[in-house]
Amino acid sequence: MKGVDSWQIALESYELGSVRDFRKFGSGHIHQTFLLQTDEQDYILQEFNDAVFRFPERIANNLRIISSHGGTDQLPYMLPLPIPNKDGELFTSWEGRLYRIFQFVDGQTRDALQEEHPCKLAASAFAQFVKAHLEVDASQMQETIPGFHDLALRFEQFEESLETTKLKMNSELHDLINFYQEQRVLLREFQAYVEKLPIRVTHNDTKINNLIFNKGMNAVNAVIDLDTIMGGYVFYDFGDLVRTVACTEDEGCIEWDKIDVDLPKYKALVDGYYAPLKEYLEKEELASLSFGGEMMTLIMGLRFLTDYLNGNIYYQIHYQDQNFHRSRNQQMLLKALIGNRTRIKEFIAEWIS
Ligand code: GN1
Ligand code: MG
Repeated sequence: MKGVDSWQIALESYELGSVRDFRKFGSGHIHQTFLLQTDEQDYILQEFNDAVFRFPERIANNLRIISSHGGTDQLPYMLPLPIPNKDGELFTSWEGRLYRIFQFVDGQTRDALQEEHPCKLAASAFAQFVKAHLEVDASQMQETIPGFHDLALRFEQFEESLETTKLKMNSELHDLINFYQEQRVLLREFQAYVEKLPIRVTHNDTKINNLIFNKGMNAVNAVIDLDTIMGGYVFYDFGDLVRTVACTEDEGCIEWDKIDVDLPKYKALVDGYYAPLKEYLEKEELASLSFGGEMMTLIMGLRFLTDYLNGNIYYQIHYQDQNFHRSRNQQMLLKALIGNRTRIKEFIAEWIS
């Protein structure tokens, strides 16, 4: 973003009225997001990261498919799409960069949840998203980021970063690398699920701050960050909820001893996710949910570490070792999830009659 004056694009390309305030907003790691307040309304202005999303036309294709199908209209919350500019385009190009504007949705976003009820609501919201699009032919959806949740590919990228890194090895880094190497055992289970589960229309970035709650935290107002909507497995969506909800601390915590799985919140997620979908999913998909928690924690831990080794070129960071710390955080959570497998599988077994 070329300084704060870039809100001017909003004035030149959209009919918005006069701007009252403009400031950085949210805690996403990919796009640059701003709150833009005009005399009449509030908007979100986003500088689109086209290094990460190299195929914006695929995003448009996927959103068009789900909008024209109609299932989206039945959702009890909003899916805010970009507002067309004066030329009717969803993206506005300005000084070589792409921007877009959304309606601001009132409410609150959280990086972590404390109570069980909102956990259930969040899981139910993402499950309803899958349910609303069960009839869409998921094979028509295009990959907006190729191989986004392909665990084998993420291990390959990790290996490459180990070969090319300019970082000096130290014992802490060495131990973390070894830990992730040892998790290759999960690859076999991943491949087995990929061979047998149906592809659904999934959100694929269900971290908890991609959902807007109402002020009372007793309803979901909107699901946001829609660029990764594409074909996927339900365990991806459930898994990223586990990663960001069913833990005692959020992704940014560096007090390693405090990071653990929160079992009551995990159970709330299972119940909230499975209730709307139980008549529609295959038994194997239900069984895959607990694997999703481990797999999505693993894949994010790997991706953070890979980015650290590559010199922090993908995720936004606020200090040098942040990606190393994020990866270490995911390591602690993954250990806790694996250690609690038996208990977690019992939550799922309750749904098998
Ligand atoms: C990114 O943009 P944001 O913060 O919602 C990332 C997700 C990761 C997440 C980790 C396109 O999501 O895959 O789970 O960071 N999105 C992309 O916090 O890479
Ligand atoms: Mg986000």
